[in-house]
Amino acid sequence: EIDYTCAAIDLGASSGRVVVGKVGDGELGLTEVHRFPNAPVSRTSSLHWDVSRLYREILDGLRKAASYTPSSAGIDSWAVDYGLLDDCGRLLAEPRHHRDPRTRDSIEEVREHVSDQELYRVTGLQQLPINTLYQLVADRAELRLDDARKLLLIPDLFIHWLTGEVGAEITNVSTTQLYDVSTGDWAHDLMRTLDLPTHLLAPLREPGDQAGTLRADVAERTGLGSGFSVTTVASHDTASAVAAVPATREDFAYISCGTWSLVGLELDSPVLGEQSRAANITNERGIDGTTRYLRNTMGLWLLQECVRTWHQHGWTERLDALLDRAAREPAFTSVIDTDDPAFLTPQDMPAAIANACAHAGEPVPSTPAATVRCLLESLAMAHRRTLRDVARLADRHVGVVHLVGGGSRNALLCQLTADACGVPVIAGPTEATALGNILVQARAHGVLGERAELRKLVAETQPLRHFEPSGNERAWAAAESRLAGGRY
Ligand code: ADP
Ligand code: LRH
Repeated sequence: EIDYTCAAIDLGASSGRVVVGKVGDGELGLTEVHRFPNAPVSRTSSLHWDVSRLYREILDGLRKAASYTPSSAGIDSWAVDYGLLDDCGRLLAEPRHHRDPRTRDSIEEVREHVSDQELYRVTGLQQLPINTLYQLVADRAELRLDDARKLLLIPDLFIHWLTGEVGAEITNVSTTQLYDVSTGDWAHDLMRTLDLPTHLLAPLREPGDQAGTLRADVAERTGLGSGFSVTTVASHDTASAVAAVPATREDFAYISCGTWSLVGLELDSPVLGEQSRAANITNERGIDGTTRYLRNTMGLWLLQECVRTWHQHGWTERLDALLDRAAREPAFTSVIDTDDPAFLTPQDMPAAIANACAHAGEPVPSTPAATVRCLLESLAMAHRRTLRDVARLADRHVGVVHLVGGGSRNALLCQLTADACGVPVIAGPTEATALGNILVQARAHGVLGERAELRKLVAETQPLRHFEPSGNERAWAAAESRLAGGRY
């Protein structure tokens, strides 16, 4: 028996989808009604998101979802990016992509006013140029920030367009580096120190809060009707994904693996010590006030960008065939540090990988299959090192790794990750983020209770694959020692 039906809008950095979720006693069903690609839009020297197109896709998806008579909808997306609205509620500029190069000098600029130690003490965040703080500092040089009235993170921007309401969902706010991890509020003092306008900040919303009801024209266009409610979910996609990790034991770690790979633990409170800062580990908010203690690693962006480049050169092999060939390549030929900033936005990813190999004295892969083997082994190596760091710094034992997101469909990466980490990997669900979105909506409407209950439902209803470590720890340790000069 189905107790709750809702629509989930899940926008990833490489694709978006609208799904309909059905939740009942021992039941969790997901029907994808709309899927569309997403990618950075390149202007002369800047990178943007096409938010107008994404909004149209959201409306199309909601119209398709309407025939399932959902009771609510929720939106999540990738983190850190935002739109700035002017006095009339118009976008001041087209929202930038976090890989936009304008933040090049932002870290240094902030450092002149706030030490790295102080910044970590307040925000608990990994220092990455993509963070909202660094983007906003860079905006100052190009935009009249004084003309901006509100800063809305991507899911909050779409909620504003759908409902007219203004708010800032807290799990996503926690990724901005403008959030005080100890007070649970925007970091007003930090912003004043950096001379950033605090009037831009919107009131905080928690997952489960009602965000608003559809504006009349949206209600009509989607067929959802007036009074249809938009529910606040964990609007940071990674927070939604972690909410739906099918863990049935306490000692689990997760890897949310899509365009980015987020590797970490769920904790009751942040870890803010100097060692944690030096290891560049982040403390983001999860549902129920939990801490997502994780490191943001480069993820399948490397593979996506290789495939895009090879396609431009006329190569047409399917991804599964390429992965099969990569699986047959010899192991540990070339291992690189995938978190090198050189991989953030290169024009030509295969060339960037070849360059990194040459630089590190590793053999340069000469075929696509060899390149893919190199990058997947290197990603698994990043998983290994990150898992070890978070477990050590949080003083936790890890008995199982749940790998969720699009990467869970990559059996080679799952097996390499199990081997590299030396613990079993349970892969799936692929759509953990959409499921987390759905579960939080259902819970907000009185279906489901504790976090463990959400996870148990996912574990019992979704297809999962198990990968046991092959026991080749010595080979991984030897490969890792070749990276000794790397970042961690
Ligand atoms: P995001 O949310 O960041 O857009 P996803 O979680 O949708 O990312 O994951 C996208 C990634 O999943 C792709 O880059 C691709 O590497 C991987 N993927 C998707 N489908 C498959 C498949 N059939 N086999 C192997 N990998 C896949
Ligand atoms: C994953 C993600 C990640 C962020 C990045 C910008 O989609 O939200 O958690 O750091 O995108």
